[in-house]
Amino acid sequence: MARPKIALIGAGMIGGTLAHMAAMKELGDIILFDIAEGIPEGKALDIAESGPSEGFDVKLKGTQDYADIAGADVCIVTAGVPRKPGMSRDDLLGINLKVMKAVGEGIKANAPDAFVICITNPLDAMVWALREFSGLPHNKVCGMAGVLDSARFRHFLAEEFKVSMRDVTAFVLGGHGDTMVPLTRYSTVAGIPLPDLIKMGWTTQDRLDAIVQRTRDGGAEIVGLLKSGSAYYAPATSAIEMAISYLKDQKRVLPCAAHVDGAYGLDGFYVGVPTVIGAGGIERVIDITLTKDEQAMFNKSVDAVKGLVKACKEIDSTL
Ligand code: TXD
Repeated sequence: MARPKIALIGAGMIGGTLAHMAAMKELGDIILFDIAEGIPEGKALDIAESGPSEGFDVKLKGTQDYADIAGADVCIVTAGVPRKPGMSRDDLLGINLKVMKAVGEGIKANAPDAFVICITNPLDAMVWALREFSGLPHNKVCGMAGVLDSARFRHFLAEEFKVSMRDVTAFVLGGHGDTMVPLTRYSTVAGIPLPDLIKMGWTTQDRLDAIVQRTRDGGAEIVGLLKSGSAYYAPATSAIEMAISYLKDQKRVLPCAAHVDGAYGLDGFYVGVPTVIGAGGIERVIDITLTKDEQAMFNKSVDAVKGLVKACKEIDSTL
């Protein structure tokens, strides 16, 4: 049986890390695509040369040609431009929207059966745009943010409670970052919900609020430390977790930016929700009843994404 083919569109910090992780885990043959000449070729060769020591048997190729992604099973998109000093959010939106157009058309022409995971920011709007430009079915195009936000939340909670991260679960909804909605009543340590842990004296509401805020600011905390560039190890790991669930039909329950039609009172909109990812792509959106406060936070998050999508439509009248 032929190996799966993984196409990574964008060979920057996250793209290179994705390639390394996908190779180490032998997920399939890897194509690294980027418009920057030499970068994808150099990274592909460098990772391939780690193969003999590591002992993985996958092929890696760097390219500037979309024809090389032909027949890809999974496409993970990190292509784009990060915000530079003096650049407004709209400037970034306009540039990355053009990038999504090129990438979407490339996927449509060469890998129309792929499961597509978008990582490029602003995430929720870019995944919507990528779906529009690629024309792929909604269940095959999603965005990575919730797995990362919940991983950050789990990490901070495990530190607070001094327990293994494996026994901490977290449930997040909504857009990426600032507008993330943590559902503390569904976040647990070995099944014990966080509100119960407060009652048990494991932590206080104030400390929990601070952890939620640190999670929302998780991306900015890393940017502040790195000074140039943003997080890439945990974002890459999160997308790999989603790709594995698709490739191996694991049916993991993972939060991601998915097309929500009917659930949460939405009619056809991309936003972060809990989903089931399996061989059918986004196989299910898990619709839960929210409390008044949670619904208010979720609506705020949806409104923020709606604003971005509206701005995209104004920039590109074909959308
Ligand atoms: O949770 C999340 N979704 C995120 C998102 C967490 C962290 C970072 N997040 C966003 O991912 C970040 O704001 C960026 O929009 C993307 C990618 O981050 P990365 O750190 O990998 O950015 P780089 O290193 O700048 O890489 C981007 C690459 C770079 O090599 C460019 O040459 C390339 O994208 N690029 C393109 N490739 C293909 N096609 C086009 N048109 C193109 N334009 C730029």
